[in-house]
Amino acid sequence: MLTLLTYPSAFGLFSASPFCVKAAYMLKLSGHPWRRSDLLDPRKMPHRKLPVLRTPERLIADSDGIRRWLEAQGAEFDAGLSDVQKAQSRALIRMVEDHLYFQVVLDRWGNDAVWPILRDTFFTQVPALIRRPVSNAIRRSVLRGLDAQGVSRFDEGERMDRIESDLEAISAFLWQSPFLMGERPTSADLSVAPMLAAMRATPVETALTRRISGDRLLGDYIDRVDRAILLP
Ligand SMILES: N[C@@H](CCC(=O)N[C@@H](CS)C(=O)NCC(=O)O)C(=O)O
Repeated sequence: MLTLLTYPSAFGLFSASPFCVKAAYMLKLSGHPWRRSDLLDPRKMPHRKLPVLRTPERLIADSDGIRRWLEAQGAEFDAGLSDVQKAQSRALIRMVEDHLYFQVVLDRWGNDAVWPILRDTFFTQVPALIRRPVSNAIRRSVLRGLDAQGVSRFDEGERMDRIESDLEAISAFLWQSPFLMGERPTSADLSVAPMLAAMRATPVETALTRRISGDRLLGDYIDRVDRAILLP
């Protein structure tokens, strides 16, 4: 039996991590029997991140690593797509995972109104006496990462403009068909929908949650992907 090592459910999502939701979607579509095992501390994992897939032979790090492993076992997430559609999918995946993801992290970790909720969701296993210093140190390190990535150096207007361009690119596909590449979910949906869902689910209203919640096309799409794949 395969085991998905994942962050727990939070904010009404299968996992607070869009990459863990992506991995769960891939496992469900692959048809393999699998179960989840929740972790809050990824430091012993191969990349010190989650998701990780435990197979009978070894641990597979990274949602793309999990995809490659499942494909090697016969899964086909992009069956029937042309080479150009596969190239478009790859570009959409990179856009959400290497840009929009950091906007989600900033919305969660950079917002003082969200922080107490985050602390009480993600650090429950840290003894109460040291929870604040430990979680504050981790928050500072996440914020340093966002500064190094550059995403937190834009002002709010610039930031929302950058997000808008990406959302428009996603929407251009969704005006054409119910899923990004046509009539059924393919690999691009497995990354894009969880990222949009994560943007919508931040537990305090922000410019970003308002932007996604107020968008019928994107909101219906998130729910459509979720219904099509139906996680346990
Ligand atoms: N490229 C990785 C990204 C996974 C990732 O960023 N996971 C985050 C949670 S969303 C994590 O575990 N972060 C812990 C850390 O960086 O210390 C994938 O596709 O799986």
